[in-house]
Amino acid sequence: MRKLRREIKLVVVAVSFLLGLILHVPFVSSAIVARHHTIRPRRSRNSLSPDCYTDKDMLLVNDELPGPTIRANVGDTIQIKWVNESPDVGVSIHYHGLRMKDQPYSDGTGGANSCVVGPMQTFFHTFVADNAGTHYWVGQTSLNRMDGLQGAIIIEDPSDPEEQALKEQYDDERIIFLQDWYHRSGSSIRTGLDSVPFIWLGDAQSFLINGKGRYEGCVSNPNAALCDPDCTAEKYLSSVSVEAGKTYLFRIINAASLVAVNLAIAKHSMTVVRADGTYVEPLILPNLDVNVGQRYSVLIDTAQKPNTSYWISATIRHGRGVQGQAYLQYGDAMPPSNVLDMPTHIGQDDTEAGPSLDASLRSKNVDNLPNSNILDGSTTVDRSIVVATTESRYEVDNQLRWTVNNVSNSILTATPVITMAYQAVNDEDEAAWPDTDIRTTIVVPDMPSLQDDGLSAQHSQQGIAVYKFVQGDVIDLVLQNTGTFDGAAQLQSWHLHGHAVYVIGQGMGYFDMETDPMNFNLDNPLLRDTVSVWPSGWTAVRFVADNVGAWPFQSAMAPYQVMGLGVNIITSPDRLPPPPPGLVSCFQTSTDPNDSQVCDRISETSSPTIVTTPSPTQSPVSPTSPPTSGGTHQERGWLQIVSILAFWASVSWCEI
Ligand SMILES: [Cu+2]
Repeated sequence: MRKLRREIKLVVVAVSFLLGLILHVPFVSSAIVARHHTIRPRRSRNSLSPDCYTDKDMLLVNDELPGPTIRANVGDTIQIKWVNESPDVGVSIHYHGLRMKDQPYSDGTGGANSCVVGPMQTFFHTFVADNAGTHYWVGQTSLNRMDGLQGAIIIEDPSDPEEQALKEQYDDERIIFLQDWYHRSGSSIRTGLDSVPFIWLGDAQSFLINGKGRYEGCVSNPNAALCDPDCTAEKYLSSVSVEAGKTYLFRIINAASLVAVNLAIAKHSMTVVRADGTYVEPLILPNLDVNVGQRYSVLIDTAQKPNTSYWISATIRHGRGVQGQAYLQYGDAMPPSNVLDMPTHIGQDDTEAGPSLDASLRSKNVDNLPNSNILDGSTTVDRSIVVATTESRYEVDNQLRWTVNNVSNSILTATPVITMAYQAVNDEDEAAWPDTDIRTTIVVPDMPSLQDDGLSAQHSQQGIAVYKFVQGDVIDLVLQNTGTFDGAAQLQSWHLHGHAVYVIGQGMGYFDMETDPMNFNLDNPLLRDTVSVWPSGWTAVRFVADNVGAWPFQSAMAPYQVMGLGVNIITSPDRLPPPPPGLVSCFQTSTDPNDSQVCDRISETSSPTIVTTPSPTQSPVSPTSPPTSGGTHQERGWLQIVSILAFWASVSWCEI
């Protein structure tokens, strides 16, 4: 009977859209938790416009763009309740930059180490903030980050003397959140990328700084259809408000989906003090290259004239596209009006500035950094891997993909890779994973079989691409940039979840295994989680596989990511703790056995119609018309049916 009830429960949960009722239950804390957030992504359309253009499907939290900032201290337990209010897309939320050491089920990458939270489902993340720095949360399923599902995470460490010393150098801080912005929705762009023939997304329509920018098509013709006629700088450019005569810490986050930028502030230099959370030897620069997924903290002195404003601008690097604009506002100054006062940038195709910046960034006090013992010249490297990134056409249907050493990564979403790995090594009837029972996994070769043109991956394999490590392995890994089908060399950005890596070498052309390692920097290399691989060049990193689990190591550029450019690093799955109930099968994500308040609330509910009521916390930040709530007539009818189903399903669940 009990088993039957459990099965009923599973079925009920899978089909019930339980969230119809949970949506409006206030989040209740438990004793051990220090910081709580409830985050509700929902669809917004035609109601908000970040760039004057109003025809865009967005997926936002609290109708904010960027979404709310999560702040905590190192050691805090953070509990986040994700309530996916979208009626039509699944989401997973990754905490980009958080190391999640010994927290293998907290990284939030749907399909790899977390589940995708289905439409109208909820999910709880509980984790300890284990490394300080400027990070961000990001929609990690398909391309839903391109619809705006992102926001900053700031983790501070009051017990760190380095941080206290830095704090004494500035008066206040500001966040600079960068996003490229496309008028097509993420799901529409994804369809094009998966299609044969292939449809590329093209250039961004605008570039947003702190959620605002101006689409050129509306600036030049404000009366065009779907443009806000009042497409002015006052309304559509972000002001970063400061007082004269002070020092500010700017936390710069390039959360763009595709483009690297060069960021500059007119008449203000920047002193770089942190990169991806690591303290660096201070570096004074007129402008700063920030690749996709990278973060920098810089000090800015407001030593210019009071009551004046200065352009902040972001130009695209190694690609075409629009310029992002905002302004540094002293006092109540109006936006700058003269475009001739724009700051100077590194040229779009300058090939030397990027590598030169990387070569100048050095970790400060490297001996205090995690695993710095592997920088000893006598360190035994357990695995040396060269990863060549190439385009390919899948043999079966000619689909355009990206590959790593001829393997294109394609993860499934029903059972996360981490759960598959755990189950395989703990199933006594089976040989060790991934040899037998998980046939979709492909162990990626440690070396590419490159031809001179770098295009040996004409016919690639597709599957769950894996590298399997043993906890404690020291890995040297070289990322080799190769040409694409059209012969162009592109800038790449690579990001390893669950770890930071020492950037021990960079160079142009093909990596030479005999000579290049002799020039590795083992003295003070930068420790970071997102590294650039410059056009036609290579980047070498060293790290310890010290974090048991399944961690994506992939392109930080979302379109390439979904086209297969990445692998899953699996470290000692035999040492994994059992997956939490919600990760055994992803259809259980709408339940939380400990959330007794949900059941209390449900039992008090007399009518299951509240699902159509907008949340009282939703307040639009956009300058345009307020969001429409409740959707179309048809949607409302549908939601009512769902809510009735949800009501009875939820009652059933709580009674079990
Ligand atoms: Cu990440």
